[in-house]
Amino acid sequence: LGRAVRRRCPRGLRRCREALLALLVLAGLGAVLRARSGSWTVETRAKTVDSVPSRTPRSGRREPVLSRPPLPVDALGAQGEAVRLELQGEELRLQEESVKLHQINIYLSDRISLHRRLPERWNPLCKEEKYDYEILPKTSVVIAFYNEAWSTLLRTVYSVLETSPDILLEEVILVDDYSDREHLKERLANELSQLPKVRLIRASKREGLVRARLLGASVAKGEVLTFLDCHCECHEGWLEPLLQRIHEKESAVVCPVIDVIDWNTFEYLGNSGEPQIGGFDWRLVFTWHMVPQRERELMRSPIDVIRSPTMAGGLFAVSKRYFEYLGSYDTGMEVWGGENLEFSFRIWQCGGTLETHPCSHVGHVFPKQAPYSRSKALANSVRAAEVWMDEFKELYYHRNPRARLEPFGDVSERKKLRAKLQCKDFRWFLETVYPELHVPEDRPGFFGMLQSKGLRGYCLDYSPPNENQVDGHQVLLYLCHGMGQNQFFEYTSQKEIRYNTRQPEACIAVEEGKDILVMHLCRDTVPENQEFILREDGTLIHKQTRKCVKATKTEVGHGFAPLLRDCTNSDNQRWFFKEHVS
Ligand code: LR7
Ligand code: MN
Repeated sequence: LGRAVRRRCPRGLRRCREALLALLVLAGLGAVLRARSGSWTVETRAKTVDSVPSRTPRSGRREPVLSRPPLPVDALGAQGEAVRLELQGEELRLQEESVKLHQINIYLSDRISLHRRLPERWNPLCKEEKYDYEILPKTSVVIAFYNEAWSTLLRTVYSVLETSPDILLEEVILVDDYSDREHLKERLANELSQLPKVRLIRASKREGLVRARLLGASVAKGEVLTFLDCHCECHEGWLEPLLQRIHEKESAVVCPVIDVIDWNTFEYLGNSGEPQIGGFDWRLVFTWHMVPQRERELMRSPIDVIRSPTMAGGLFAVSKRYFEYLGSYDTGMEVWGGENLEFSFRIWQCGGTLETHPCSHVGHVFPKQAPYSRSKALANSVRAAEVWMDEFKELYYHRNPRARLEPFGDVSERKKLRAKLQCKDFRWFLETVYPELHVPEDRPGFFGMLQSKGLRGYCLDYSPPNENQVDGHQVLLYLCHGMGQNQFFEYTSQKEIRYNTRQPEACIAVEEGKDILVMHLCRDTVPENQEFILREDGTLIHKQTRKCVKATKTEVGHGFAPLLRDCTNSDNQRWFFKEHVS
C-alpha cells in the first residue's frame, strides 16, 4: 500500500521591507480613490508578468501555519493513491452504512491520515513562481459545513493549515450551518480550540450555504475571503497564486483548479494539464468546458490566469471589499444551488472578472449523490434568472416550464443593486464572455414537446443512459410530460431539430441506411443527414432520404419510436410542437 512520504525543506527566505512599505502606501491610496469614486474602475486585463512594475526579488516559499507530521511508510492513501479495503462482515456493513449516510466512503476516510500529502499535480512552471509574501494580502478562509463527517471536515482544516503560508493566512473560519450530528458539537469545538488561527461559529438555524458563508464573512478579518467546501484538500502552493492575482487586480475573483477526490477510494485525481473552465446550459446547470482558442491566444504562458464565464461555486477567493461592493450574495437563496451562476453573472456584468488560476489546485470530494435535499435549487436559479438574464430567462423557462411556476420570493433589492452598480445586460455577457454558448432561437411554435398527432399524448423523448454523453443514442416516444428537459426540442431556421437543453448540444440525425432517429452533435454547417422539413400540415420529412418521420410500434423503450417511412399522409406522420400539456 503506502510508500515513503517525501518531505521537502522550505527554500531560503528573503525580505523586502522597503518595497512592502512603498506598495502598502500606494495600495492604500488606490483604495481610498476607488472607494470615493463610487464605482469600481474596470481594469484591463492586467497580467502577472507586467503588472508589477519594479520587480523586487521575490522570496521563496514560506513556512505553513502547521508543519505536516511525518506519516508511517505504510499509511493508507498517504500519496493520494486509490485505496480499496478488503472488508467482510461487520466491517463491510459499516462501510456501506457510511456511504449511505454521507454519500462518501467515510469508513475509508476515517482510516486515511488527516495529514496526508497530495502528490504534486501542478504545471511544473508553477514551482518556479516567486511571491512577494510581505506584500500579498492576508486571507480568511471561510468553510461552511452542514452535517459533514469528522474526517473529511478535519482533513480540510488541517490541509489548509499545513499548506497555507503563515504570513498569508489570517484565520480559518468554520461556520456550522446548524448541524445536528453529535460529533460536530462539543467534540469538534474542543478539537478546533487546539488549532492555531481556527475559529468556529455556529448558525442558530439552518441558513443554507449562502447565508452560512456570509455569517463567516461578516466576522472575517482578512483582506481577502477564500471560500472552500468542507471536504477539500489543498495542494501545495494553492494559496499564493490566488492572493497574488487579487493583489494585482482587486476586481478579479479567482478560483483554484478543482481536482477530483474519489468518494469511494479517496484517490486524488489531480492533473497538471490545462484546467477546464465553467459554463452553463439552458437548464441553468453548471458545465465544464475546454479552454476556448480565443482565450488560449490571450494567455502569455500556460500558467497565466484563464478567464471563465462561470464558477462551480464552492472554491474561490475574492477581495472582501470587492465582494461587499458587488453585493456579496443573494441572501434570499436557500440551502444549495444557483448562487454560483448568480455570482458569476454578477461578477462579469458588473465589471469584475472571474478567473481560474492554473497554479492553484484544491481537491474536492464529489459525493456519490447529493447527501441532503436540494429542492431549493430551483427557486435559487429562478432568482438568478429573474435578476440577471433579461429576456434570455425565457430560454430557460421554455426548457424547464416548472421553473416558471416556482415561487421565488422578492428580488427587488437585487434588481436595485444591479441598477446601482450599472451592470451590463445579459446579451453583453453572452456575446463577450461566453460566445461559445449557442443561443437558441425559440421561434414561436417551433420549440417545446414534439408531439405525435396520430399517437395521441406521445412525444419525442431523448434519455441517453449517460447525462454527459448526449450523442449516439436513439430518440424514442414516451408519454408527454410537459416538464421540458429530455422532451424539449427546437426546430431551427437551419432546419435542424436541436436537443438544446444541455451541453454539448445534439441534433437529430439519420445514419446511412437506417430508419431510426439518433442524436449526433450539432455542427456549424448543418450536415445533410440532420436536415428536416417541417411542413405546415405537420408532416416531418427527412430531407436527404425524402422519407417521413412516423410514430411506429417497436420493441424498444415504451414500445414506440419515430421511424423513417414512405410518406403516406397519415396522422402518425404528423407532428406539432407544444409548450405545455393541456
Ligand atoms: O444547507 C447547507 N449548508 C451548508 O453549509 C448546504 C451546504 N452547506 C455547505 C456544505 O457542507 C459544503 O461545505 O456548503 C458547502 C457546499 O455544499 P456541497 O458540498 O453539498 O455542494 P457541492 O459541492 O455538491 O456543490 C457545488 O455547488 C454548490 C451550489 O450551491 C455550491 O456552490 C458548492 O460550494 C459547490 N461545490 C464546488 O464548487 C466544489 C466543486 C464541485 C463542482 C463542480
Ligand atoms: Mn462540495
